[in-house]
Amino acid sequence: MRMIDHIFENPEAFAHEYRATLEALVGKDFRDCSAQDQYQALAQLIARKANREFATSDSENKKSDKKKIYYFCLEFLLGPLLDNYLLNYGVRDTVKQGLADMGIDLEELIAQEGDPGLGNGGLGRLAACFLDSMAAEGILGFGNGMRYHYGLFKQKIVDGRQVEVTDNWLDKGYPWETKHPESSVLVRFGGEVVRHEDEQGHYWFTQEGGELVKAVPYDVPIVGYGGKSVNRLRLWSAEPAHEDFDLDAFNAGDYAKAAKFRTDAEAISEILYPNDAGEHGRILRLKQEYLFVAAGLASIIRNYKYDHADAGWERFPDFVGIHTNDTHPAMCGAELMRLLVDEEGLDWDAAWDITTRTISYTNHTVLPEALEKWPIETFRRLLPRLYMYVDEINRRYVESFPRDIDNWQEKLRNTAILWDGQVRMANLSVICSHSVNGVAALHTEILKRETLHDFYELAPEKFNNKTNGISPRRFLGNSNPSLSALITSKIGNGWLADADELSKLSAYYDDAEFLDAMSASKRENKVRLAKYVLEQTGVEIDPDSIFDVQVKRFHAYKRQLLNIFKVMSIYNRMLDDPSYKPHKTTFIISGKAASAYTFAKEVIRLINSVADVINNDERVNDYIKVAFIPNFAVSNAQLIYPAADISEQISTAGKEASGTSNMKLMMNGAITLGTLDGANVEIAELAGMENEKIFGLKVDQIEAMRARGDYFAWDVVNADPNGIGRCVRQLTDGTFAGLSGNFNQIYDELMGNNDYDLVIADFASYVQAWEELTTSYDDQRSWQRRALHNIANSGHFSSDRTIREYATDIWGLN
Ligand code: 26V
Repeated sequence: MRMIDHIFENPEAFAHEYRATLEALVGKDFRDCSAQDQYQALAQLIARKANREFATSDSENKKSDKKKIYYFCLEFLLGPLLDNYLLNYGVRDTVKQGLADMGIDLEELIAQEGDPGLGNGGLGRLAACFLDSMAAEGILGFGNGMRYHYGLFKQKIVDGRQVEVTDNWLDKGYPWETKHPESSVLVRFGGEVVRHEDEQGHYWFTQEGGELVKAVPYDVPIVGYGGKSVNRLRLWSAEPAHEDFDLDAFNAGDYAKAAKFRTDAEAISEILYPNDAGEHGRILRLKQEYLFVAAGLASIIRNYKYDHADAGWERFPDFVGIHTNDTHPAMCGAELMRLLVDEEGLDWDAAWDITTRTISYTNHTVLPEALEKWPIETFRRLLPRLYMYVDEINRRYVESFPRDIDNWQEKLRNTAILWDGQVRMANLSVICSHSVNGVAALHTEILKRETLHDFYELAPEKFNNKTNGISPRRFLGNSNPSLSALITSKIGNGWLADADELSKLSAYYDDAEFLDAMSASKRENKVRLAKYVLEQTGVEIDPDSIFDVQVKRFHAYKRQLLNIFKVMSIYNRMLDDPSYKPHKTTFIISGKAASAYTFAKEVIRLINSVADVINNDERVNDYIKVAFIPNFAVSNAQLIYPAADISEQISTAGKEASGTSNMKLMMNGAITLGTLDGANVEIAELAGMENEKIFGLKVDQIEAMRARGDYFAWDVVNADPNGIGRCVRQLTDGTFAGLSGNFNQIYDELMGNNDYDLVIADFASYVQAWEELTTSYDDQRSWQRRALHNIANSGHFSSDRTIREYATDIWGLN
């Protein structure tokens, strides 16, 4: 692979350029600048280099015959970029030396960078890994998203409870972005559709009145590994279309009213919606979805006309691919139709052919409550012209639906876009796309068998699987410097570009020296994390204990409750039987709960309450400790994964579409303690069942059990009064009420809904698996070997592999 000439020739050349940038930016001698100033200048310098390359290379700005892929996603959870870009450019050592010569510590500057929370969790981080991989693979792949003024809330813990604090990520400025007002797009909401007709009887429609908003793009350069290519992420911000101040109101002294036009428009890009609390129905969210779709497509069309003025519209799908990530960009299909028919004058059939050949869709969940729907009335009022297209797409779908198949009425009812007064966004996405994919093998099978079964029967060729992946640069290279160095010392650094090369590590399964060095690296990472935990929580944890880690969003189906029940049961057993000594373990849990999701927030409070009791109980705290790390985000995740011994992936089988923390932890040498769910299935297949610890009910068992209707959680609780029975009682008996009270809501939901998420059903199998797994830690050699099996087989979960599959199977790139 081509390595670019380094952007800085040597430390001296770097230092010269950097000093000039810094002093010009701050207006002070570099010795008088703060670390934050020094970071800002370094980031700006790198961003400018990247922008320059974007402008001059085979990029979006240049006429190019290469197909361009646009990845539409309402979330991009980028994480800090500086360290990642230094690695990708191959200049980390040069920069570190140049800075050191100036008396500046690179690590201190890296620590200055914020962590923009423009995503909820796995879905947004996946989009960010895909940007990284598209650039690394030399694909012209561009992100299209939303520049929220406030990202996802920051989490604080007060008396065990989650408290949400606004994330003012733009506070100090964002050195990576460049505003491009010249590329703004006007977007209209509301008003009414007017019919026009000329003398020949030709008619057309326009949308008039309502509210006009200006979508303004901010571009972030995306630097690919090895400098192969620089792509860009375009994030849209909403501004008022005109500065028409209400002068009467202003003169009357009503400044708030005078400036209302501004706040109304800006509200659209004000804040990211938490994804998992059923926030549907909020009109602002629908405005966000349309704004980034309409602005993104307008800018694509503009670019296409510039690139391919002579090619005609039929060739649009040869040069443009539009990938819709989840259903948030589902309006892409209807909007592209509107642009082609209303604005470009194509006839319906030609436009429809172009649209469906251009658009593809990824589904990320099978939870029925998560499938996005909008009331038709809300949709129509906000987007009257677009709605006519949705209605017509639906009408034609219904009209052409085959009537000669079994149960056609039911199948049509399930797959129609408009039904029961609602616009069903998943159906809209499927109908407008030539490809529909799930994010892990099991998930795709469930889509085909259940969630989208009727669509699958009608067009099986549309469906395919693309198992998720993660960036090995960020989640091994940047996150785990000591393990990276060890790996590189043995097999070279080719794994950064081709993670399959990690399989070369299989030569070291029996190499005592390598395995010991791996353990030493793990310990170093544990010390690093212990220091962070102490700073953040005041809890002292022992780097010589097993680090048992569950880090992800809080949701009932992810079963953090099962994890903490296990901890409670270990605690109970130790108190009952002083001869019982579990393997010394630190239970590390981190993650946010959507602010309206009270059950999940109660589980967070339970975990912190259990932590408070256990960590302060001298009868047990030499053996077990619990650390809840506040404010899980990309930056602290990068400290957590490398320190983990056990990767907790314990969702109810069939519910977790893929998971990606399972892959990040695997790549850092943790052993999975998990159910056969999502990508865990593929992890166990690749690394070998014997190198993970699988437990619990499987999808088919759960389905059969639900069909029989013979599961009764109370029976299990009553049969095990001292195990799970005691944990359930302790929710309300005061044992863990010291911090902020009992946990009646958890009790009621758990027992009142017959253990919907099968926490109680899987409890015994889980605790036994944990016991066996931690006991096996005593044989260090064997543990190290299993850890190495995980690392050596993790290359498959590189997002480079995932992106290559998207490129060939979905986007038609070669
Ligand atoms: C949304 C909602 C909305 C309403 C109530 C419940 C609920 C629960 C979950 C969601 C998330 C939907 C989309 C999503 O974020 N899926 C995640 O995507 C990751 C990347 O593919 C994948 O690894 C996770 O397994 C999947 O949950």
